[in-house]
Formats: sequence, C-alpha cells, structure tokens
Amino acid sequence: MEISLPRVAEMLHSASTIVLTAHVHPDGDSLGSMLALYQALQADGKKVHLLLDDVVPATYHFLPNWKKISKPVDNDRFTTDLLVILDASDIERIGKVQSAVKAPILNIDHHISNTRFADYTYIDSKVAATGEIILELLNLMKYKVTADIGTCLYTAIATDCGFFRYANTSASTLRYAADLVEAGAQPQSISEALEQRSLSNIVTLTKVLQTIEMHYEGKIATMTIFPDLLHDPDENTEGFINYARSIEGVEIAILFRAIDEQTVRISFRSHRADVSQVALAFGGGGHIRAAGCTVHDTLENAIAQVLPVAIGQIR
Ligand SMILES: [Mn+2]
Repeated sequence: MEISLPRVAEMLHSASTIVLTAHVHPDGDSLGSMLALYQALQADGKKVHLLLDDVVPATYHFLPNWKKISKPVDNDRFTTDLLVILDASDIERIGKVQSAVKAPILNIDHHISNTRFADYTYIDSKVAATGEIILELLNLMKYKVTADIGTCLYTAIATDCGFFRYANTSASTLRYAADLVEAGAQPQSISEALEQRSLSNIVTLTKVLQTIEMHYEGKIATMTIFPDLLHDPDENTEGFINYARSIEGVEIAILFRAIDEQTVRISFRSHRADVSQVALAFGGGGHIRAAGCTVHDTLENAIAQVLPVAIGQIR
C-alpha cells in the first residue's frame, strides 16, 4: 500500500521498537539515511536496531554512530514493531535481514524502479536522495536535526547527486543542504573524507582506465574489471565509472565487474538515456541516469547481452 509522508510519521510515532535497514553494497545515501533516522528515533526514546547485511566501507567511518550497524548472523531472529527499509527498491536488496526480521515492512525510497514490495511504501522518485525524504520526515515529526544528523543527511544527499552536479539536483536539494549546513554539517570535511583514496586504489584506477573501450560510434564507453586486477576483492571501485561517462561524446558509461566466473556486477551512468530500463531488463534497477544489475554469466556473455540493450536506449 502506498502511503503519505504524514502517515509514515504516524507509523514511526506509534512504534516503540524499530529495525532500520538499507540495501547491501551500501552507499552514502543508504548509510546516511539509516544513521540519521536512527539518531532521531533514539532521541525520542525508541528502541532502534540498525541491521545491514554488509560491511560499512571504510570511506563512511566518519559518519556518527556507524559502529552501531550490525550484520545479521544466521540464526538471528528479531521481533519488532516495524522494519523500515531505506533506499532499497526491492526486498532482495536487503539480503539476510529479510529472514532475520519478522515485522510489518515500511519502505522509504526514491528509486524509479521500486517494485512496491513492502506492506507500506513511500516513494518520491523526484528527490535526489532518500536523505531528502528523511529530512522532510524529521521536520514533519518535529524532531531536532542535530549536527550529527546534519552530517549524516548532508552525506546522503551530496553523494547521491554527485555533490550537487547531477541532473537530479533541484532547488530543494540545495535548500535541504543549506538547512543541514545550518544544523552543523561541514561540507568541506565531509567531501574530504569521501574523496580520500588509498594509494593502491589509485593504482587500481589507472589499470581500470586502461580497459576503456568505445562502442556505438563513441556513444558508449565500457570499463571491465577482472578479479585479478584488484588489490583486494572487496576494493571500492565507486566513482571509477564517472571517468568513462566524462569522455566527450559518451552518452552511456558501463562498468562490468567480474566477481567470479559466473557473476558480473554491472553499473550504468548516462547523460540523458534511461539506464534504469537497461538495468531492469537484467533484474536490476536504479535511477534514470544511474543504475545497476548483476548478470550470472561469464564476463564475455554479459557484455554481449547488455551492450545491445544499452544501445537501444540511445535515441
Ligand atoms: Mn539513494
């Protein structure tokens, strides 16, 4: 059932125990939104648990309270008044949290590809980040936005709109960011924390840049990552795709990352073309200009299948 934001506020008000989660392969928006809502609900005296079926990447260790996020282990069973799923468009995206928590599900999200899987759904696909919805929600609930909450929500919003450069950056995105800076968020220290990369990660980037190939008269640029190219298998390759997208004449950039012989994780970025449709065609999802999916096939076959579908989105 789709519900209004005031109804979301009511549901949170009436719950006394709440589990918060978000999608695996967490990003700034999912983590920032989770942690901000956690702090606000805790301050209101609620018992809140942060569960995530993944590790928090080191890049985000500057976020207040990130250590409160725990990974569900196999026999974990949580009974709670409400399971709130943030920034995830499909139940599969929360991994083991799905089986660990028995509760009505409330989903708060901004992905255009959202499958309406939850008992209660609030989606605004016009906002740049789930963090924007959370800020609106906290204001509606008359919760105080502390400096720590400001840091989390500023991170959520800034990372999902490429630090206010992407097409999803609206006047209200900037107004929300201004409110968060007023609350105590520090844009400089947040962006410095997020920009920092290890030397080995920069070395990896130079190798990945050499895999760039151009297709379809230069309108599509691909990057490919084999497992042996990485310094460590979990290495963060976020942001690498933007180099392919920034090439003059490129409409769609695609990063193919082979996880093993039969698993390829694929990211899409575009300038105008709707890449959420390409991701959806392979069981993934996302936004018009930023999306992703996983193909269970060899790298070679994945490329052969995905490229024609991507070309189909270029007009
Ligand atoms: Mn998001």
